Amino acid sequence: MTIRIISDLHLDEKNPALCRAFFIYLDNLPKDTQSLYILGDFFEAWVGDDDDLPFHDDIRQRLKQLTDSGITLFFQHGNRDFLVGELFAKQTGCTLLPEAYVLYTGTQKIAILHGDSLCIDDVEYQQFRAQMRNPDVQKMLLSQTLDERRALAQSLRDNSKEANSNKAENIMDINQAELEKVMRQLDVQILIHGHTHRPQKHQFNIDDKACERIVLGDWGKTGWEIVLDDNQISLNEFKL
Ligand SMILES: [Mn+2]
Repeated sequence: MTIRIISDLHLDEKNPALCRAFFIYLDNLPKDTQSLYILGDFFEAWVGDDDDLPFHDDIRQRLKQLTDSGITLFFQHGNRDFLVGELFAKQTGCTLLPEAYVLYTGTQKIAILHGDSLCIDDVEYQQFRAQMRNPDVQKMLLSQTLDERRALAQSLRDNSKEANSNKAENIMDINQAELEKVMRQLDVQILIHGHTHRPQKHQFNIDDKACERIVLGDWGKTGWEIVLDDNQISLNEFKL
């Protein structure tokens, strides 16, 4: 049985081809797939579970079909879809995971997270992140009408800096000391994340123990996944 992990699809109604490619990916999941983990920024923007865009309905339905077929679906929030909530989870059959989560494969203990929390050198972003993760702020946002929330999301994206924020060169990379602190806290030697759009396997030592950080890529012309299979961890790129 295998576990598959994906991140940073940035699904957007302006790019229906990418969404179709994701559905084809789901259609072709190998039969031994036990569970699928999405590590955030699955949506380019999510203004609340009450969102009624047909584009989002299609995605909810396709995810429900996936979980009905017996594949367990886990969802972590990214900085774009931090408002995904329990209603979405109920409608799709997925389980929402905390910001940092440790999964066990039988032989391995692996931490997964979106990754933006590790980018502590970007002080301005971390302040924005703290605000957006504040339950009171989220409650205030969700109390606005859908139109108001959509306008707010649009204005954030129109902001010139924000408009380019899906590009790796505009995302500050993780801080190695923060990474090591988190890995010590979680007591793991392997950590997987997305967010930075810099797919790569990194090897290093913590307290003389061999450790690994594996970074998923974002989806565009190609897709990325990590496959956990017994003792093996592979980072795969594929054409969409
Ligand atoms: Mn992100």
